[in-house]
Amino acid sequence: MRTLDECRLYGIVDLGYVEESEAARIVEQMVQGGVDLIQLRGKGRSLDELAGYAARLHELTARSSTPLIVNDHAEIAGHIPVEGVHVGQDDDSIEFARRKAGRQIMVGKSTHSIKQALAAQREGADYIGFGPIFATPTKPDYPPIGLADIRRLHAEVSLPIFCIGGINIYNLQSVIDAGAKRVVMVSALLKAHSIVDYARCATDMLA
Ligand code: TZP
Ligand code: MG
Repeated sequence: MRTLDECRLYGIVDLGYVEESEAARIVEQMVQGGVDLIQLRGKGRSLDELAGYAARLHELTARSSTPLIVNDHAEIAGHIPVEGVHVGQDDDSIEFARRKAGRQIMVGKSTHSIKQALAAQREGADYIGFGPIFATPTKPDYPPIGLADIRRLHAEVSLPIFCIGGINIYNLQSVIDAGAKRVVMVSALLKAHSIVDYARCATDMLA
């Protein structure tokens, strides 16, 4: 399985954007385009529904050694062989998420400031998300934090850091120039005319 250290581009299959009939094809295109790490995110979906998606999508991600992370619900990792769970500031603690999973999994945490990032590192996160960098309809209630703290964050936090929020192929270079090594793309990638080409372009820029 690919390690976090090797991951640059993180794609999210957000069920707010993805139809059920499209999910498998989208994962295959992400993998083909070189997306390193994939998350399943389904706000408001039932645990059973998400577990079903996770089981089906994991069969695809496992073939290419791409880790599959589920958003919010660590208990899914108790019976589906996903590689990790991602929690937010208002979700389970990292320790509780690990306990719910009941086996060794990666746990990532969303952070919105350097202070939260340092706390996530102390709490034992395997990686952090940092954002929203730019305003985004995918997470409309969070004020964007901008590019200014990215370089200092990388100096102060040793975990893999994935910048997130409103990142697309047109502003990616500005995020890299601000010090980012890793990014998450949700809507830009999911709405791309060709997910494969879009992801390849982003991974080339992050190489
Ligand atoms: N957390 C911070 S911003 C965000 C999440 C889940 C959404 C990012 O989505 P997009 O479409 O890439 O802006
Ligand atoms: Mg959450």
